[in-house]
Amino acid sequence: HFLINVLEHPEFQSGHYNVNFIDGHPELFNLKQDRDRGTKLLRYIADITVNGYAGAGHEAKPSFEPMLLPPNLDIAPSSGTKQKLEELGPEAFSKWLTEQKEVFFTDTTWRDAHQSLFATRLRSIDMARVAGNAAQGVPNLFSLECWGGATFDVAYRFLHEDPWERLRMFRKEVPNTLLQMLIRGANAVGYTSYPDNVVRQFIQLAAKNGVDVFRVFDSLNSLDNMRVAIDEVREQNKLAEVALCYTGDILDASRTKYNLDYYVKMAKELEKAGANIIAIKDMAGLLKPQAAYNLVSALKDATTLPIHLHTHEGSGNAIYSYGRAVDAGVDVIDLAYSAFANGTSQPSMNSMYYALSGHDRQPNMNPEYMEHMSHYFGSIRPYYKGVDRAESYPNTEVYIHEMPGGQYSNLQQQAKMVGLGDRWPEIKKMYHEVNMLFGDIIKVTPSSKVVGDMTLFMVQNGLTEKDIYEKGDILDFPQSVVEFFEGRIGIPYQGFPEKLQKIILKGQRPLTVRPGAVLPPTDFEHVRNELSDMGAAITDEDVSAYCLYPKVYRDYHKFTTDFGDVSVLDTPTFFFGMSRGEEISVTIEKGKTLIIRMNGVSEPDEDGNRLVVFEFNGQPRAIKVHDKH
Ligand code: 3PY
Ligand code: ZN
Repeated sequence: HFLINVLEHPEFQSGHYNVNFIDGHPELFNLKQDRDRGTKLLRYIADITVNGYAGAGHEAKPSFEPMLLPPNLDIAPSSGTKQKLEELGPEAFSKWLTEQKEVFFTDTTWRDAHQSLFATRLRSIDMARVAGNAAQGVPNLFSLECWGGATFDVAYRFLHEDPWERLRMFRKEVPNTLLQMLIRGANAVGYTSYPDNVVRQFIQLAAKNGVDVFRVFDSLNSLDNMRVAIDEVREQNKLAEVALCYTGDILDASRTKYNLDYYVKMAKELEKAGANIIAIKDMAGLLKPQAAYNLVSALKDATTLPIHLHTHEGSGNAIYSYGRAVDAGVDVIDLAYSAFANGTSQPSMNSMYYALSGHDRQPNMNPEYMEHMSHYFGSIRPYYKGVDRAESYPNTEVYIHEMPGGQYSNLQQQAKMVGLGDRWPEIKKMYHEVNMLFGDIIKVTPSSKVVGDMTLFMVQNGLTEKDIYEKGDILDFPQSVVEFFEGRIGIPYQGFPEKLQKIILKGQRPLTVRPGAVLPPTDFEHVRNELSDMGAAITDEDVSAYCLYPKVYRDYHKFTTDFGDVSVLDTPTFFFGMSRGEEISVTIEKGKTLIIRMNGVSEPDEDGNRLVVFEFNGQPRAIKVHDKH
């Protein structure tokens, strides 16, 4: 290509060049680089066009309705909670928050909403397009929840994009509102415990790249597993919002394990441990309206901290729970734009605004602009139909199975993959039985995954609780279950059921301290050296990502070597490739656009390879792809 660039250069063609021609034209190298980048993208588009997007199946590219962009307000974003935090610092900010009469909203559209509706697959490009609009048009929020939870590994693993870039984009586009992330305590954004220094480094980098509010939780409500994270957030002078995960039902006198006293006691401990805000993390949407009233009232009495309530709308009762929580004095509630609300996601922000009409705690917001934002998200949601598993109506069974909103669609997908797709009702029932077998535990990532794995194991092998006790010594339990009973993600409240633990561990001894206490610190320089074979400059963020997810990070790096930066592709092309005769323009960086036209796909040859024929910036190009069908 380089030679072609030279041959096509007007100066070269004019004949007026000398031996220094190449040295004098460094742009020739850029051209070559652009062509390489283009070729890689063509390879990706060709592959998706022939084979489809993994996990979503192969489908001809649908013709989507035009995207509905919110109007550009052309105003500088007004100063908001971000400036308030900078002015006051975490402690005074937290006090200020409790003094506000209005209830604040956190917008989860950018994280938990799509994590709960379509497996965390919302791409950065679809967020970047309107993040600045949110800053201008919806400025009175407490925070944008836009990072952490499952977004970190899904970005690398399935979207082939860099989550750190996403965070920096948000910081740049949203200068006025606090950026919030979800962090799983000692499990950071992973599914297992990490060494303390890995957790600390990750928090330092998240803070440096833009996170202001860290919602720290532990999947077993163990404060021991959260202390390191809380301390590091405080060290960074950011807001430590520490969560108590809500399970069970405080209105049911027969369920004594997690009663009101349990939560009140925990909240007091969180306050002592340095929390700036207490979150009630109702990850499954179990907090009924009267329970919300009772719990928020009790926590307000027991601590001086602001209370931030998070729930999911699965049952259809969540917006009523929020209403009762607002009456009880809750300070912040989590909501998503209507188009990404309800079902396993959060209640609708648009609806909640109107639900508070006439209430003296209604926040001052622009409902018309919130509709524009919702229309935008509604117009891009069909792009994700291949991965969208949302249920369209409320389902009160959640009060029985207690499955987190973020797990529901995922477990369904997992069940399909092991051939249990048609046994979903049985699986939901078994999930409840496994929870009780395990002693009624808090279920949220990663403990929820352990319950899910055990559930599929039992349904698949036709096992009952009785079988587990009678034949357990000859059963090969899923690895996550064995590790759970070894204490590798911590010790549940009131301990493990001992008899079951003995059966599952088959003589092995469990940990008796928090996992982080026995994990040796990671040598970051060693990791950096290990990564040096990757060529490109390795950043601290890369090192951190590798410490959390070594294989996922390596695979991501290999992918970008083969296919380039696919985050620049529009989402329909990313998921469906291109159709014959279609032309797209791809902005690979500011001011640099590639024009790609797809002219056709050949029949497969005897080895099953097809040629996908493109015009790339006007030049014909053909890419060979193996047809995997
Ligand atoms: C996560 O850990 O990703 C969650 O959303 C838990 O609710
Ligand atoms: Zn949630």
